Amino acid sequence: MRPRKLAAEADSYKISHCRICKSKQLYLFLDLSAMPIPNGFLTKQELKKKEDYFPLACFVCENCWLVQLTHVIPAEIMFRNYLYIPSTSSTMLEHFKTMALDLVKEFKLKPKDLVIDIGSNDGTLLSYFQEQEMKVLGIDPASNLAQVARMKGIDTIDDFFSSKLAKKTVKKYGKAKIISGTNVIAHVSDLHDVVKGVRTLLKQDGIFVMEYPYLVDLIDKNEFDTIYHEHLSYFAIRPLLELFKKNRMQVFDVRRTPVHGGSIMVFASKKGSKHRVRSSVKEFVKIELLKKLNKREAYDEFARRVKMIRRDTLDYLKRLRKQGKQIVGYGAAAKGNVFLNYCGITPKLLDYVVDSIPYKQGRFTPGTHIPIFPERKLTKEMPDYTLILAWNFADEILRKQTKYREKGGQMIITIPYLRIE
Ligand code: JHZ
Repeated sequence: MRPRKLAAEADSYKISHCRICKSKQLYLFLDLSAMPIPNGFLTKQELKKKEDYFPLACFVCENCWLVQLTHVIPAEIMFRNYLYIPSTSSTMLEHFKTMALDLVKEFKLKPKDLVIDIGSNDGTLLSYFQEQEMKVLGIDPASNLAQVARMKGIDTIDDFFSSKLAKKTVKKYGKAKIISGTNVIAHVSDLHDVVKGVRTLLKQDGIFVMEYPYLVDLIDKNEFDTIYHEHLSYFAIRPLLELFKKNRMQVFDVRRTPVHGGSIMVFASKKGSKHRVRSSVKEFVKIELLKKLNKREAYDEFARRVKMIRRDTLDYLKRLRKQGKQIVGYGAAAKGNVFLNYCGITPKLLDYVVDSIPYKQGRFTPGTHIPIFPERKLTKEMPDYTLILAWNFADEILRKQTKYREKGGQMIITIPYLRIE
């Protein structure tokens, strides 16, 4: 790997206080070391240029216990041209469809009710609301994806969501019955501004539904590679309650969902709305206290396990290489790039990565410079071992690749622990 050089401006991106409670008591528990932004896939020409590295260190606030990054890379750099789309996965399509249909049923949405999705990507979630005759509006800064959504007939504003944008949007579209945000709240640095914006844009009895990977799962299942520059916060329920309370809103329900290694769906409404706070909220708080998420030890212990995974994986891959085995990767996920960079896995250990997303194919993984090819290369070339980097889709990938496995191909999974399938 080339020497790691921090981007010249990296240090100017640092904040020194908690983004929810403003406390300066931030405890560093895991330093994954500097790496390029994990969705920064490179073209062949770009391989020749110097790559920018940014620190990747994870802190917990010892006042409100929000887990967070303190280096905030400008969103313009990360999200304007975004190569991540969830809709290539059948698991995610099914998940978004169920989510939309359940919300329509439970909250008795009617045709023409307005549904707004923040971080709407290619419009997949909204398309299921549209099928139910709701009026839909997407908001997403990635112009490339907003264009794809518009082509599907999903009206989309290509901009970053903020309280300012919320005011403009209300004037043009009115207030929403549902505002959704899947895998987006963690990407925002100014959390108070986003909640303020949601308040402005929501009807009095409207609901804001968020979904994101749950901190309890992240810690319990060693999902350290979901920690990266895009994700500025890693939420448990307790800090979130404080965030909403400070902005005259309330969390009224929490549910677990199986996606992305274990996520939660959190429902919030305006203070004084008709939605009563359900017992689930207290139950989640209880679990988090039982897991000692308000103590340094839980985080130190997690960091210890992360280092073990790195050591075990490297030992194993090097041993296979010594035996002359061919090893490739599966899924050029952002998390996969964190894993590769943190472990220092380069083309010396991994020949190539296969991925289903056409935008990623033909490019190279950031930092580690491993070439990306379409999935069909796997059964064509039959490498001995395949390291599943998109472990959150391990079941779907194992099902899809039965032919490879029947012919003797072995799949390596490293999260939550190293195993062969
Ligand atoms: P996947 C994204 O992270 C980005 P990533 C984002 N920041 C976020 O918050 C999290 O999700 C939750 C490929 N694949 O979804 C497609 C196959 O090749 O885990 C993807 O490149 N074949 C918004 O990038 C990658 O794997 C398959 O059969 O870590 C998965 O990326 C399947 C199922 C996937 O997200």
